[in-house]
Formats: sequence, C-alpha cells, structure tokens
Amino acid sequence: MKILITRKIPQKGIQLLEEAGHTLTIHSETVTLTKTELINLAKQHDAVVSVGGNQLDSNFFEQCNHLKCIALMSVGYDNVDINAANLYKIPVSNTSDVLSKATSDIAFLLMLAVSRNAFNMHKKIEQGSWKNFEPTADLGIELYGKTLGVFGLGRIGIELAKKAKAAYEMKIIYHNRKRNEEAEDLIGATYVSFDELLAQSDVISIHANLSDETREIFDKTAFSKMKSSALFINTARGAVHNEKDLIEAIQSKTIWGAGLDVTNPEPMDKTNPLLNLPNVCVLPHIGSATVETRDQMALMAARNIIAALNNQKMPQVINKEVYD
Ligand code: 8YV
Repeated sequence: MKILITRKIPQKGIQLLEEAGHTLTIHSETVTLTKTELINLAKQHDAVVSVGGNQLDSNFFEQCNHLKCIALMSVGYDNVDINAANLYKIPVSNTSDVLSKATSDIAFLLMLAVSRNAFNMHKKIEQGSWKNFEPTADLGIELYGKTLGVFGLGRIGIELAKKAKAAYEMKIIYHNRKRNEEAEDLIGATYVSFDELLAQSDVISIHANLSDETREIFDKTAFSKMKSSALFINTARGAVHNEKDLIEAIQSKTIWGAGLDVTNPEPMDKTNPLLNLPNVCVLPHIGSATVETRDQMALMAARNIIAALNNQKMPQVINKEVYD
C-alpha cells in the first residue's frame, strides 16, 4: 500500500512501515504542505501519517474519502474534524501516553523556570546588565508546599502532579469536564470547580484538549480570578489562553508570570512582548521533543497504520465508532 508521511519522522517508524512492505512518500521535514497540496498528495495514497498541525477538515475528508486510515503523530487532535472522518468511516489514531513523561517534564521545567525568572536572568547576563549581588533583587517564588492546579487532568497532568508532589510536596487540585476518580486515587488530587481552581492555585498548568469549550477559556476574566502570585503554564495548545489578555495580566501584575511551550500562532513573532516580560519563559513547542519519545511516537503511528492496512483495529484509534 502507498503511505503519505507529511513530515520526515524518526527512522524507526519508517523502517517498520517499509518492513511491512509499504511504499512511502515522505514530505519535507521543514516545509508545511498547503491544504491543496496535502489533498492532492493524499489522493494518490491509501493512508496518511499526519505529523504536526495539518488541517484535516471536512473538505479534506470529502476529497480524500478513499483513505483507509490516518495515523497522527501527536496526542492532540484538534486539527482533525472527527465527525467528517466518521462520515466516511476513516479510522484516525493518535500517539497517546508515550509522550506524557516528556511533555510533563517541560511543564515542570517551565514552572520552575518561571518561579525563579530563569530565562530573563540568562538574558540579563547576556546583555551585560547583571552587575552584582543584590539581596532584595531578582527574587523568585518557592514552590514548596504550594498548590498545583491542573486544568485537564489526564495522563500528562498526572505525570506532572507526581513530579510536583515528589519534588515540592505540592497539593494537587484539578478541574475537568468530569471527575477522574482513578487519578484522584493515584495521586490524591482533589476535584474543584473552575472558579475554585483559579482562586486556589499557586500554579495552574494546562493539559486539556483544545475544543470549543476550552478555546480561550483563560481570558481576562479568568486571569482576574487568579492569585497575584500565580504562575500560568501552558504545554497543551496556545489557543486555550487569550494571548492579549495574558500579556495584560502579567504587565498589570494580576498574575506573577507564565511559562508557555505552546503559542498562538506558532512560531511566536519575535517582537511579541511576552518575550521581554519578566517571569515569562517561552519555548517552541518541544513537549514531546526527546529522542526516546519521538521514536515511540513514530513507532506507534507506524503500528497503527500497519494494523489498519491489515484490516485490524488501530490500537490507538480516536474514533472507535467507525468500527461499530
Ligand atoms: C507534537 C503535540 O510535537 O502530541 C501533540 O499533541 O503537540 C506534540 O507532541 C506536535 O503535535 C507535532 O506532531
């Protein structure tokens, strides 16, 4: 069968697909396919490994309804119109779980970096503006015994909570659409309302999917309900927060600071004021970017494709309903 891979992926995934006897078209690692290019290429293939944020919308599915399956090399699937995939009974899989540890590491790194204003201190040295030790300057906030509020407690949030408890004995609260009782038992997290999460958290970390419900849920009103010493960490999707409102909240000292691995758009413009605000650390969406995790993601995507092309269920299928 012919498989389109929309960006170069780690060799382990490519090898598995080739060993299974498939013919691969691997698009460039650095150039993003336009919607039209993607459709035209997908029309010539039986399956697609979608890497990055390809917009797989209703038009894509209408035009490419011949596809046997799509494997995403990501856990997030906000770029896919699942209803349209269902309409044409195309199974879509993701790479859940394998990136939870690596992504939660980045959330942890940002939490600590923001609490100690690490990125700006680095810049100060670079610019030659750090002169000498000042006992009352450059003070951070300690995380020991503080409250971590997880917005969207799933696998990544659980991994972060475990680290925050082990390192800083942090108390864990969370807000989800529905309670996650398994996670409550595992990490001793307490379910709270959205407003309670905002009011009680010293650190809020986002681990929710981007959906109509969560789009820009962290806006001016939400920031105004947070502690003035609070840290806002987002490693999920940039559109979960309103960037203008976040800038204003930090400039007006409504909150302490923010750590972002995701922005809207990506890449963030280099003139964005967030890059020069104190207590802000920005990274270029590297949550899953480790050798080990990317290998696992590529292997998982490949295994899902191989299963589907063997007329078996994709192990990590998102839209199970296509098999009903
Ligand atoms: C990927 C991600 O790096 O899995 C996700 O949802 O955001 C990241 O792991 C990105 O989507 C590229 O595929």
